[in-house]
Amino acid sequence: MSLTSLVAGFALLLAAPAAHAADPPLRDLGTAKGKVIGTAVTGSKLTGTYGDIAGAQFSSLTPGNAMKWGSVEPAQGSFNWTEADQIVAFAQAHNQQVRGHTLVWHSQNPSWLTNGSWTSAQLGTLLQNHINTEVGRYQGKIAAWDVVNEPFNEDGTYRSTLWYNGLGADYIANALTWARAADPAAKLYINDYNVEGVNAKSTALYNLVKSLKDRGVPIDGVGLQAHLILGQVPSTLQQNIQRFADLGVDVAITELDIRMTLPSDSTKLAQQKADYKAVTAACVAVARCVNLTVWGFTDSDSWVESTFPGQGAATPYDANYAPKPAYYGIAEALGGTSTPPPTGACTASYSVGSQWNTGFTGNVTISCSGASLSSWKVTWTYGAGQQITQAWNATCTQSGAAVSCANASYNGTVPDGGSVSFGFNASWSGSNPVPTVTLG
Ligand code: 9MR
Repeated sequence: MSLTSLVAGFALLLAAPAAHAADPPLRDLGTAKGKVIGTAVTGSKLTGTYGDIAGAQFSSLTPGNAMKWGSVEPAQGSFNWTEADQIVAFAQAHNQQVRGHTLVWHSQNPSWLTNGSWTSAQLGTLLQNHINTEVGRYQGKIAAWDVVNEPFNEDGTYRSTLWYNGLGADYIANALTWARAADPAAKLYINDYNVEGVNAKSTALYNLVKSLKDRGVPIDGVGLQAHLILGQVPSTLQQNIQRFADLGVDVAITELDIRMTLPSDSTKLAQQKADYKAVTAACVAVARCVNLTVWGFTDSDSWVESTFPGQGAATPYDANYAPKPAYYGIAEALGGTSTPPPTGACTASYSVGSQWNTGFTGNVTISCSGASLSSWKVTWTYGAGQQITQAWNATCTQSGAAVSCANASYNGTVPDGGSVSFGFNASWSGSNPVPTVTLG
């Protein structure tokens, strides 16, 4: 007897509407307020639901990694533009801006560069050539470049990096000047984290921008990354945005995410909605805050969980592409009112466990996040003559192809953050396709 084991699943969302169908999408709400709404993306994922949402909801894309030096020139003189080109092409096809990220950083540089031993003159030439090559390649296609990323320490002193140590503080002015020469139309930014509120670091950034402007160095904007912690939106965010605007530069929220201790629950998700709404409202309140970009729009494409163990759920969509309350926090701050925030969702997923020549064992799991159930019923229609012979932990009936399984007396409750499973044996012949299950 041959025994095959298949695991296939299909989940159907209950209660949460598909946000990519929400009306109007974030990008349109943003346009009405004079704001460009963006997301960081991974090029290889820009198909299917991920691509649909990225294209429909956002008017700006930032490559999460694809334009970093280590990505585009892994070996000296050997370039790989594949993912960066793909993202730019997707953006053009969807009438979106691209934020180029990033030209001069201490991190994600190729090892040939960081391990090399360069004179100051050589280092300057390498940097100038890098900027010429990358900015030149995308000339006319990039709305804004994060020219310099993360130049400051928390106390407002310059970070000790390859660039600062090798070239002195004027690496920043030079990089901006070279970028301007390579694409006169692109807006040029300095981007950093923990500069959202008024503090020593943001004041150092402020003083730098002021002195660059005084010297006639091209600087068009500052990027406030905004990697925030639940409940900790700085109270001085709007004031800080305003003081940069008053200096005569644009401001962008470039990498917004708001992380929480896992697991998420409805209380945390409600706080996260309030936080997203507050950040968006601060940008809406200042005319020169031109772009608000989230650092990944789904919890399945976020850097947070791998970097902060036990933390996550930081983006506006859950890992199954259902919009979270945070999504509606952004929408509401942009004037959207049409869709009430969902309180959460319960899903049912069907999988085939063991399968043999005449029969198989199936499993259905009902999971809730931000919602709960006190009873449940799962239905599906078999497409290839399968017939349930026995079920456990549920009462199942089958009439023709239609199956209906309701909770047993002891397992109707599915708590927020919890799940319940039931199993069954069934017969099959010919083929055994996985049905679409409905929870209701
Ligand atoms: O999202 C990026 C992640 O995939 C990379 O592993 C990480 C490496 O440092 O960089 C992430 O993006 C960073 C961005 O380029 C600059 N600001 C902080 C971001 C999060 O680390």
